[in-house]
Amino acid sequence: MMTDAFIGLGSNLKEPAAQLARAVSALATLPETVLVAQSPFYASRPVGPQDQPDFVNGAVWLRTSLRPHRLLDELQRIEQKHGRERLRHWGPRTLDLDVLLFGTQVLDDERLTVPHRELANRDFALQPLLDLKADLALPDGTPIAELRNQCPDNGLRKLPPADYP
Ligand code: A4P
Ligand code: MG
Repeated sequence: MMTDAFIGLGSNLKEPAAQLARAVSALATLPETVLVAQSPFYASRPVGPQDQPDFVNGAVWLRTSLRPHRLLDELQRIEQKHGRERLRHWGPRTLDLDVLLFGTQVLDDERLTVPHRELANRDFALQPLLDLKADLALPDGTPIAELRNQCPDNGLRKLPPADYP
């Protein structure tokens, strides 16, 4: 069975837009998975510690028959390949890949919380999801568009495609 999975991408080190573009290419080659679409990229102010560069964020829509934890393994493998070091919580990173939504599944264990715990507070995750699918909703039926309207403003700026590598 194929499931629609939505992955959030973020980077604020070492040419962030290039990191995201390479990550999209890597996601497109995952086993048992097709890339349906990628969102525009956005610049956003850091949530959490402010003494770090602005982020570039985006999202992709995957259709996959991987189980959620297997998908997370693959995301973490891609993060590692991009030289990700876990230095500090919510601190700077070369690449962060988060499972935002996995079909209508609700998961909460030591490795995986889906929908992503912070989704409703993050315009840099909600807006790319809306770009991908305007009628997307949480498993409980709450429209992503409604969350986007209520979300704190984080100075999101769409990057022109010319700024992508
Ligand atoms: N984990 C649990 N649920 C998930 C999920 N749905 N997707 C676990 C991915 N991972 C999930 O993550 C820590 C652990 O979360 C993983 O081992 C996994 O088993 P991490 O990426 O290693 O650590 P982290 O990123 O420092 O912590 P966390 O809580 O994932 O941080 P976030 O939520 O990713 O936030 N500001 C802007 N503007 N843009 C950003 O992208 N990102 C962050 C990081 C902070 N501020 C930001 C941005
Ligand atoms: Mg993360």
